[in-house]
Amino acid sequence: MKTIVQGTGAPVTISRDGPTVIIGERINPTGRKKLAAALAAGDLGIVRREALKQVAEGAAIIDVNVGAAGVDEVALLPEAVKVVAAAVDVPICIDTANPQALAAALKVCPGRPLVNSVNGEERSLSAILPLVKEHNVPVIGLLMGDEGIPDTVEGRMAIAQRIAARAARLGIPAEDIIFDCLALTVSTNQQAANVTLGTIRRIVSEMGNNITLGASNVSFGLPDREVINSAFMVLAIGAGMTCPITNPGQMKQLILATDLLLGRDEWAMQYIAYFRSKPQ
Ligand code: THG
Repeated sequence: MKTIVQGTGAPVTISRDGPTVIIGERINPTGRKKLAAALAAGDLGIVRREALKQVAEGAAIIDVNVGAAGVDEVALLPEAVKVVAAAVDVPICIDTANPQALAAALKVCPGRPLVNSVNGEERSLSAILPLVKEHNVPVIGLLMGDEGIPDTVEGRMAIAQRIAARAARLGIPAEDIIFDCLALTVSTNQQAANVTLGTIRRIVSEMGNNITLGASNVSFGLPDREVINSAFMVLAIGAGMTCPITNPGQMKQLILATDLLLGRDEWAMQYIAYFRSKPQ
């Protein structure tokens, strides 16, 4: 299954046969006081610089999330989207839980952005999916619902089926639904990663959709997060995740190495090109 997204440059294809597609996570005020303060003051300079930096580091898509205390997302999200679209030509992933902010951002976003996200709750399905249909764009479906986040593979699969059925009813094609199997921290539940990986395998074998994860969530609350994030990244790509939301500065070379080992980098061209372009 292929999902196609586009900014002002070339289209980007997400699929299990092609290279793993990195969605750069860093335009997000969570845990970043300076960015949160700048956003609250309407200063989008850091947003522009983080977009440029992440594309240089190997992000193929840029996630844009401006949700922070004191921020009017309906006003600021479209402005942030415009700043990113003017700085880089890659597709944008519009990251908000606010349907009004999403609608405003979709109006100004060029190309074919990815919507992040809808979930299995009734009020999310009924607010987000019509916007997705209207703009003919792909959407990330979070496997949580009115019942919360199920802690079993079965429970998450039931939500995937519910989101898929509702999208199909509106005429949204299956390839435009990317499932987020939900990475939660292993610091509070040591089976959390196993449930996520088990859900990825079931989606791959039973539905075939592309799969994303907020992959850095897995290490919240633990020391040396980068080591845990790296181990999880390899496991998740091996299970079938195709487009992680992650920090390209930390994860790009690891992901290229994983793609090479899985036969997704002919003649190691991508891995070698990255090595040659790296400051030694
Ligand atoms: N699924 C989907 N979208 C998402 C998430 C998800 N969007 C938001 C989030 N989760 C993914 N993005 C991030 C961004 C940053 C961090 C983790 C996930 C992060 N930040 C560091 C921290 O909080 O400690 C600080 C970063 C820094 O200063 O370097 O870990 O799950 N669909």
